[in-house]
Amino acid sequence: MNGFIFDLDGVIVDTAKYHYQAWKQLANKIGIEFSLDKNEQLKGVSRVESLKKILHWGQKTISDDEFTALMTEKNDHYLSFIETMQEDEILPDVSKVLNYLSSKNQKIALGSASKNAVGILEKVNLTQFFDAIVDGNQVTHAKPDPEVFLNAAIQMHVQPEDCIVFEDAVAGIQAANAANMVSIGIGDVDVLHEADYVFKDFTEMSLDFLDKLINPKK
Ligand code: G16
Ligand code: MG
Repeated sequence: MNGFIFDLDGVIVDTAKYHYQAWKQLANKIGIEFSLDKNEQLKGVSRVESLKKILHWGQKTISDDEFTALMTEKNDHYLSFIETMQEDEILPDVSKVLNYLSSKNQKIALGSASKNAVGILEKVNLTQFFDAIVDGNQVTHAKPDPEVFLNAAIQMHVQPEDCIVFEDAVAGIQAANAANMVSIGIGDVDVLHEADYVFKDFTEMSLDFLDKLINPKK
């Protein structure tokens, strides 16, 4: 029995564009420049750590109360985008892969840094595929720490070495490797070179390849 663990943002849906808009508006409001390049560095990074990075880039110090207020403001803005999400925002061939793995009776889990993961899966109507959902509400150590993926393995009752992780962030690949799992990068091979395999997206992944992951000895 294998466990397949999916990251959420950048693997199942492209919520990075919504994080970008919400962070950009917030950063600009407090006089800090924010670019797509900066946004890239926040992928897979928790909300608290993201705001800390933005304040650091702008060399700004604020009170704890202001910090909390800004976090709430960013999340409210982000959630206003999430509110309108639908199934057509599922990234290409993700549903095909989920359907295939579940037809082969594989365990499936979510391993995300987001505290909004459950709501997003509901919006795009994918919740029913998941045997376990581990998100930012359940972990104390962020990726590259393996906690999120090890927790998913425990909840699926699968050994870490029988787990396969799909990830778009460098920190996520490092977390999968640290967990002793097979790491599959979804994105740019130059960025994700620490992964065991890299695909541009799921349209490039064949069912044959998935079969080999399911039955490595065949
Ligand atoms: C996602 C995104 C990050 C975001 C984090 C926390 O992680 O990649 O950019 O900062 O979740 O999100 P939230 O503010 O919703 O709690 P992942 O692990 O799904 O790629
Ligand atoms: Mg991601």
